[in-house]
Amino acid sequence: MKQDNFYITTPIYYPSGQPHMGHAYSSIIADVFARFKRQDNYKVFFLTGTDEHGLKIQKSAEKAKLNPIDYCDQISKVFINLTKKLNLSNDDFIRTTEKRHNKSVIDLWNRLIKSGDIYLSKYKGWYSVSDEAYYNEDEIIEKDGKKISTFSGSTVEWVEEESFFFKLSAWQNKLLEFYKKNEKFIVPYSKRNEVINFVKGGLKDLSVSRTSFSWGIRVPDNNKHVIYVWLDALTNYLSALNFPNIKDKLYENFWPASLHVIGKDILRFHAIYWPAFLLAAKIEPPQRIFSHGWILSGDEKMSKSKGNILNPIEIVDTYGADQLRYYLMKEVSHGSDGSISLKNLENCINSDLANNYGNLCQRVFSFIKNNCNNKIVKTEETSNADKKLIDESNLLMKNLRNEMNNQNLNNYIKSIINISFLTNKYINDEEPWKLKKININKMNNILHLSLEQIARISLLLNPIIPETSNKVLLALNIKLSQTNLSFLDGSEILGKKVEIKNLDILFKKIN
Ligand code: ME8
Repeated sequence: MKQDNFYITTPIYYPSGQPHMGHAYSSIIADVFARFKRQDNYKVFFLTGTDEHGLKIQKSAEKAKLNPIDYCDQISKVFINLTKKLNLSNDDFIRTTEKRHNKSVIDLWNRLIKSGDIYLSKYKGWYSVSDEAYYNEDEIIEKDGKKISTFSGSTVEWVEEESFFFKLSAWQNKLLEFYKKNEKFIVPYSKRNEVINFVKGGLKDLSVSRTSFSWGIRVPDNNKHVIYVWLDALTNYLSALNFPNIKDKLYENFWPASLHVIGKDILRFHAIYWPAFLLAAKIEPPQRIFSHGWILSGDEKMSKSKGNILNPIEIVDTYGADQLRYYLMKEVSHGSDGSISLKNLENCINSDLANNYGNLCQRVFSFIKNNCNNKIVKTEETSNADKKLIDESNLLMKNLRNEMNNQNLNNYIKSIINISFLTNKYINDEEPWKLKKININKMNNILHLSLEQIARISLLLNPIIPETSNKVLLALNIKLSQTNLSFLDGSEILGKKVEIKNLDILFKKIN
């Protein structure tokens, strides 16, 4: 991995049904980090895709009366469409049914055989098809005559079959050492503690193959078995870089991954199994796992059976991609669960996007168009009010890179929207419209400083609302590809003389 490179991934989605808001949420978080890093001069590789093997998908295909690959071909397209609808900037979309992935999984399997970490035995225990997860006896309860997992609430079934096992128990202490040495491997901290406590409680060997169904990658030299879907799926992060060809430029430049963005329900797989597989295979583990909370609807986790799912594609079609992106990033507190509703979405669009940032841009651009022929030149004089706004804005900006690098997206957004609020207030207090006939220089200075703040805010909001922010940057004649984030130290973005283009309404208010 080169120093200024950044490899970021989303979980690859089960194409077992239509995409939902949880999928959108995970993807947008990763996209925001990817875009920010690109703006900050990193070379970024951003990966997403679909997780197409295993019993869950085989059953979904049977239900749809299709053979699994035809089913996957169909549904993976729906997910590719989601990436477009959400305006994701992914550099690749991997499907685990692709040849490049198969090759990579087989290689990883062979490495684990060679290191002596895999042995053949028999699995007897609980399995959840919907989570594709094995559960211990103490993680199961009975509810309404059904056995369910206390962790996820999903139904489990009893499985008894020949299976290959990965010697996870042998990695318990090495994992604990690894977490200790890499303090920020799991963020947020509460999740790190959860994982460490689970590992300290003792790890059992993990069943890594199944024999009772066929939809998966076959174990080399033992056709009866297919490789456990999580060992298969996690490897996507390597196969997209053309592993096992470790001389490949992508692999050389981007492994180990900088950041896996995941939901808390799949933390165990990423924070325990994945580094254990990699350490055993003598491959460097990723640098960080960021675990986000769940999206709730009302107070409940969204689920189809409860009928409380908001469809991200419908929301984008009705309200717009930037609107959904902003709402999810601002309102859902990262790391914890968050409730979403249409009412909150509309309030958020009105208060932050239409009334605050949108209004700021509109009033400044239309004033300059109507009174200054779209041209502004500033003088060297600065009033106390100018200085106050500059100081406050600089202060709010000071910690932003840090917030982003620590995945504190909520703080990041709050600070930027606060700059917008303060700039609106500054314009209200300074009343440039009263100065046209009395003090044109002062009026120009006020407008110039307002435009400077708009440039700042738009560049900083670009990772979150790229479409709208690009419109504003275009009207300011700023090329995103030619700017970076060096202005975070307080330096000016605009020259002394600024010429702008007309700007249309950015966000319609929802009544
Ligand atoms: O887990 N709120 O796929 P997936 C927030 N294929 N996030 C949610 C959510 C909700 N209500 N529901 C799901 C898988 N997610 C595996 C990943 S990676 C090698 C394999 C998140 O389609 C979930 O936490 O079930 C995960 O991060 C992502 O959506 C994909 O879930």
